[in-house]
Amino acid sequence: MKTIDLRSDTVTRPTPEMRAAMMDAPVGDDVFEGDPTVKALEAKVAALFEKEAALFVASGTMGNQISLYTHEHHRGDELICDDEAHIDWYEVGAAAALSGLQLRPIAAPGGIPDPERIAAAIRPPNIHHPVTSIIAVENTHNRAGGVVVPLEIMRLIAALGLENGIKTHLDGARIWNAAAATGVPLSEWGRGFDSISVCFSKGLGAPVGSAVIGTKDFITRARRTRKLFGGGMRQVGILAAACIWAIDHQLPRMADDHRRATTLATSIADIPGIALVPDPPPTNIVVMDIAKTGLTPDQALGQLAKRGALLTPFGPTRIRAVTHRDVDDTDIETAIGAIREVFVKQK
Ligand code: TLP
Repeated sequence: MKTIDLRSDTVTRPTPEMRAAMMDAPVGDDVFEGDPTVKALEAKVAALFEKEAALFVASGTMGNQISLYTHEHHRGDELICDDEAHIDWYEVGAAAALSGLQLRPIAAPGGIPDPERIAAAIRPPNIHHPVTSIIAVENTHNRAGGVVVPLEIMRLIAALGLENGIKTHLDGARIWNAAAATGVPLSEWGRGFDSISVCFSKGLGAPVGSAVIGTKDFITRARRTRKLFGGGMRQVGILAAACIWAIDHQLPRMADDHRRATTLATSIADIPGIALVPDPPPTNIVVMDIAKTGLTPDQALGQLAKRGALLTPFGPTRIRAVTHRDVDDTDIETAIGAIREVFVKQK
């Protein structure tokens, strides 16, 4: 039985063409800034986002954390993010552990941050208060179900940062999906933001890699932070080549992932007890609240796995499926069959 792996869009394996590009990549020592393929990737990504410079890093977590550390702040300063943000939930407390930042998580119903709530959370000057130093926004929003934070909201938050002398960071691990879903070019999403982190290892399907994007000065300092965090890599052009290949070949097909997520969602939406969050899924993430099905996430995932479909737990009553390059229409039909068997059988 074939296993349909919908645990994340991180599970893709490099294609033969991608491997060929890796094989042929010219390389050098990137800590000495001597790897031409890494340089080419960094220049390409900076240009896509219309920023001055970019830095290749090992992971999305490292990209976020290098960005936060590099923005000027003192220990105990505050980072405003939303209360479902990856930075809050899935980065092992790194903002506190590595940068001494205290998190100020703000509710963002449906994954859409409210600039007024953020403005109200900015600390006024007072000897007792921490200083608000950074505002982070996640787009698309993972825990909210791949929701696209609208461009107007992004603009308002960037302006808020500027007005208040607070740095703004975009966790754009899946910003590619936001661009594909809306047709708004990549360059618009991070406009006005002081730093952006993007991932090549999610919807784009590269095996490793993320980038931090910003001004030349910021990236010079971020390069030093990367070294501090042990992330200076050497002949890493073989990985950067996969990322370049991924941008060139995977971006144009990202709409297929979104279409498959919609197919999956619409084919299970009628199952009693399953609630899609949101309904329909805006990008490649399908979150199902199964509270009313009588199954716990663990029970459901176990039964789905026996039928060849792998999903992830996503909270006490939720499970998540993510579409990606390595699942096709037939795989989605198989997954739909497995989900229907597990949940419809319960009734
Ligand atoms: N997300 C992973 C898990 O960590 C949950 C996933 O499977 O979705 N920002 C966002 C919005 C992310 O979703 C992720 C990864 C990251 C950052 C971190 O990327 P990595 O895993 O490369 O450190």
